[in-house]
Amino acid sequence: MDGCEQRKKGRKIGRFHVLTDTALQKRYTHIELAEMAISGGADTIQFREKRGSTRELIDVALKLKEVCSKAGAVFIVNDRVDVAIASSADGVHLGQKDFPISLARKILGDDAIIGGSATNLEEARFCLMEGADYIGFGPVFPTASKEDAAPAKGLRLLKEVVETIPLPVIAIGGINIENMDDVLKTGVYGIAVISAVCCHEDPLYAARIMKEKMAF
Ligand code: TZP
Ligand code: MG
Repeated sequence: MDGCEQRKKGRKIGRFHVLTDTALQKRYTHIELAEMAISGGADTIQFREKRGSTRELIDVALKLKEVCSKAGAVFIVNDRVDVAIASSADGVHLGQKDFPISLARKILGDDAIIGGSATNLEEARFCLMEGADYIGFGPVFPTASKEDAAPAKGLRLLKEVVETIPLPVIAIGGINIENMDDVLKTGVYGIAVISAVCCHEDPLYAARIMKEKMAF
């Protein structure tokens, strides 16, 4: 996949995804994090919340959608196809054991952006076959942000996935201001982060620095 911008019917697939998180840090809400991340330059907000009732999730998702829409950012919901539908999200991000991508496609339609998680080439191929629009590949580096994270996969495998799978690859896992240049050198389409932005003492600043380093 070359570096050309990928689009879903006018809606671009973002290159700088920030996953909002209120478990690793308690200072900011999902909404505040999204606002700061977008102000700093994030073009995609992924709402990733493993706790709370469905009603609570929908309530937050509706607000996040509004924040993203106003700013022209893409809004993706992690795991929950129902919450994505209820909040008119731009798409969903699904893991290998989550709601199947092919079924999500049937329900959400062709315009929805559907991302699939992969930790190896085989999983990435599966996401492609199932109809994903992009691959979230990782963890590239060790991370404490995901409870059941696979062992770090490293830059070599990331590059192999980038060169093998004809979909935009978004690298995730342990990516920060210091190591992101190495990640970008693999030819990834973009990056996704939690702690580098959400747990930074100044999330807006962190997002801005990361955005500047991306230069696309
Ligand atoms: N999927 C693979 S690694 C990861 C997820 C959700 C966690 C990423 O968090 P961080 O803090 O950017 O390492
Ligand atoms: Mg999941």
